[in-house]
Amino acid sequence: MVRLVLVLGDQLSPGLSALREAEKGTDVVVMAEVAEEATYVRHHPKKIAFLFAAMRKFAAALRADGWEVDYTELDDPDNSNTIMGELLRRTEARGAEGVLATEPGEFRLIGALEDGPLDVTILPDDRFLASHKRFEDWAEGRKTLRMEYFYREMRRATGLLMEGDDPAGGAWNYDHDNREPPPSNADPSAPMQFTPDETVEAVLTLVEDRFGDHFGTLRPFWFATDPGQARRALAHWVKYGLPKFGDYQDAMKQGEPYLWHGFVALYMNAGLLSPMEVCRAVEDAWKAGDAPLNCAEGFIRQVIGWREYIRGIYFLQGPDYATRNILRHGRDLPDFFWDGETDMACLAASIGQTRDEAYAHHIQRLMVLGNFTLMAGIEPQQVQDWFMGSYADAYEWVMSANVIGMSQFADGGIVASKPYVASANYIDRMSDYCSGCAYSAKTKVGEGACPYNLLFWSFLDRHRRRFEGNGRMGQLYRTWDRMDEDKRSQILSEAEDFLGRMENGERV
Ligand code: DLZ
Repeated sequence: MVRLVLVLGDQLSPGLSALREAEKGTDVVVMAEVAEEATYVRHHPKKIAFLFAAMRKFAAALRADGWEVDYTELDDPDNSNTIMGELLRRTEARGAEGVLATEPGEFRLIGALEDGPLDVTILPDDRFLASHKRFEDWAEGRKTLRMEYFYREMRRATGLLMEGDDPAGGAWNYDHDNREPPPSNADPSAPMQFTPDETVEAVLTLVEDRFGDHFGTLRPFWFATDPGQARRALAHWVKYGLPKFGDYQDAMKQGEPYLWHGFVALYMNAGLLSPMEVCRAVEDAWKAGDAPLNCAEGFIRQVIGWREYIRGIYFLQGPDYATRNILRHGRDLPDFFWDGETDMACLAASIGQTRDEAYAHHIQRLMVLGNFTLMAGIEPQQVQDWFMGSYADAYEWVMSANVIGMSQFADGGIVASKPYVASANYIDRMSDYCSGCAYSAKTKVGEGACPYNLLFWSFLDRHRRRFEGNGRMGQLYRTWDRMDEDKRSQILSEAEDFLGRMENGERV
């Protein structure tokens, strides 16, 4: 009896549960480049090229390992252009009796597999460290689901940075050491770059032709596209980037998209690297004295803490999580998110970098882009779609709780204990964007005032009933109330004026 073994574009791991369950020599692997996956949100051309090239190389590696693989290239004339369509087509051609799949990272695809006419066995995705059951058990009965406590449990479970029952160095979290502004003479470690080979070149031509009108620049393309390259990129960053990663992880600098960041999330999220191999490499560097503890801990927290936690929240909350909009924000995403044409230097830099690299680091995403859309009252689903399409590491399991929850507070505070809003002061402190900006970060209202300063207070004022009782925000409301009445009205009216001009498509 032949079964089909579905391997999706972000499941490129030889130890995938569906492959472990299948019989090599009898069962047939199905992989497919399909228009639906590339366009249900309009993914960045670099992301599509990365996945298609990595899929082609993974299929070749499976064949070399003795697997039979039915691989559909995008321009195959028989391509039905959906995952279900390809499974149906291959089922008929092979006379297959069922499908083995590893759980997809989106309810959309899980639903398609479960509701379709085929007999699909969905196995857990055990490339993640925490199973759904483990996360549910942790969440059970808790009033608040704070990442920090989940993270400690994961430290104990993995043994990473542990000295017996105690955290290495005596503290669980060294974030207080990780808030340095950008150094003036930065000499950061760029991610390792790979020259496109024949497989990658063929994919680049295809993607240019079919998805060249999506937001994002395709070339130059230099991402790793197989596990060997991804491992070299990881080793390169551990040596040159990790030792300063922690100190400057929140810093932002014009013309320096990567600073000391790892640029490995896209490789982990597609399955080219496993989270434990990445964390072990980081822990080994710390043990060898090549990286300080604040850097190793800060990174490992992102992987075994944050990454697992936000996936846990997505699956715990269920399919409607991504549709939540508790603050009832309904404004459209401004056009400048698609062309970077804005006078706000921080947004222009973060959007321009996203367009060119399919990458921005967490503070650009949270405190420049997300902060702005939250304060401006943009509909969270439009923000989510922009993030999902724009970033090479983005899938719904990782983006929903990050964008809908953490960044846009649209889940009402399941992920974040308070909304992540900040005036220009934060961006000015953590970046060099403001020094070259048409607006003035120091000006709170009136001529040249930075829109972040206006929107900050108008957001708080608009949502006063929801947030003034929040213990972490009371002080802000007291500051607002102490301002003189005329100044408050002027701030609110200038904020409205700004939003009106933005909605009219004027350059702001
Ligand atoms: C993101 C993506 C893209 C752009 N293209 C494909 C594809 O053609 N074939 C495929 O199997 N997977 C693709 N993916 C990844 C899927 O969208 C991903 O598996 C789901 O979103 C679940 O995480």
